[in-house]
Amino acid sequence: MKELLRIAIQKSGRLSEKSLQIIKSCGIRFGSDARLLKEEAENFPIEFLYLRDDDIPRYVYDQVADVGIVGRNEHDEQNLPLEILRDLGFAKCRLSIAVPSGTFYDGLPSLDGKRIATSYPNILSTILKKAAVTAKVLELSGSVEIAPSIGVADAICDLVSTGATLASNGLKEVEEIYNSSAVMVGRKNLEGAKRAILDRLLLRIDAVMKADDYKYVMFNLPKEHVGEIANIVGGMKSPTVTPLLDEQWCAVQTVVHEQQFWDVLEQLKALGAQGILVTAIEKMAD
Ligand code: PRT
Ligand code: ZN
Repeated sequence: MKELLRIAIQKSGRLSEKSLQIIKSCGIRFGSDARLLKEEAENFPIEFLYLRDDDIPRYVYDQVADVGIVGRNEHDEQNLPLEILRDLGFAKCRLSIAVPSGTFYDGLPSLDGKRIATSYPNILSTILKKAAVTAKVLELSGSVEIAPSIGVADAICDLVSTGATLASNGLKEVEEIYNSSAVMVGRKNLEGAKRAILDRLLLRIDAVMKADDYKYVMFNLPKEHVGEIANIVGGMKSPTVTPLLDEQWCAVQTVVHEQQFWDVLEQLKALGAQGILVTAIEKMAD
């Protein structure tokens, strides 16, 4: 029987589209028909299982799936012994404590004896315990933000991204306890053919994610400064330098990390670089 790596993806929600997009960028073709519960890729030995995000860690642990993409928050809340294979960097959010806007708050001890509503009771309890705060943790599966206004809680602990939901419910964020983003999790000690498929998939994912972090930069430079550029731009090995018809000048091609890009640009201008072209990189592997 053909061995397949089963990968659990959120069926419909904040993680679905970007999860599938990463897989597609890896050159893997499939139908992504949201009505299906599972489907096999056309040109790579993986099978997708489309599930609710809450179920993904458990299904991976129980060997229904081999790997899955979930929010780090969900993985940590369930606290199953899975391996975090990659931080995929999307669906960024934070788990925060919020209280009604007019409430006095001066650190976690202010929550002593209070009722806190959350969908993340395990993470919250751990944090309260560390701070030696005794509070009543009220587990709700959704609509946590309305708990204070209907009088069932004094504070909440929930995911925040823009903060708009908190504001529209008259709440203020007072404690940021945790940063989360989508992660790929897998069963520990996956071996044999499945491990080999996973390694191939991770190689592709790394190439896609790395490409996102870098820009391809081309420019012309007075030849007299060519010795100085390696210190500025680095590059995978070293910059590629090509002669130009005008012998005083050369053309340089290299990759630059997104975070250093503006610094590098300023330094190149200072060296007299001209005709600077910057393009996105689609894939990048060492
Ligand atoms: O149906 P299923 O169970 O699969 O989906 P779900 O409704 O449980 O999850 P979903 O799709 O809402 O979220 C999936 C994952 O996305 C979460 O586990 C997080 O890892 C991540 N994520 C990123 C978020 C947010 N940002 C987010 N803002 N998950 C939820 N929210 C909610 C938050 O709970 C709050 O209600 O959005 C609201 C706050 O948003 P802002 O922008 O107003 O601050
Ligand atoms: Zn869910």
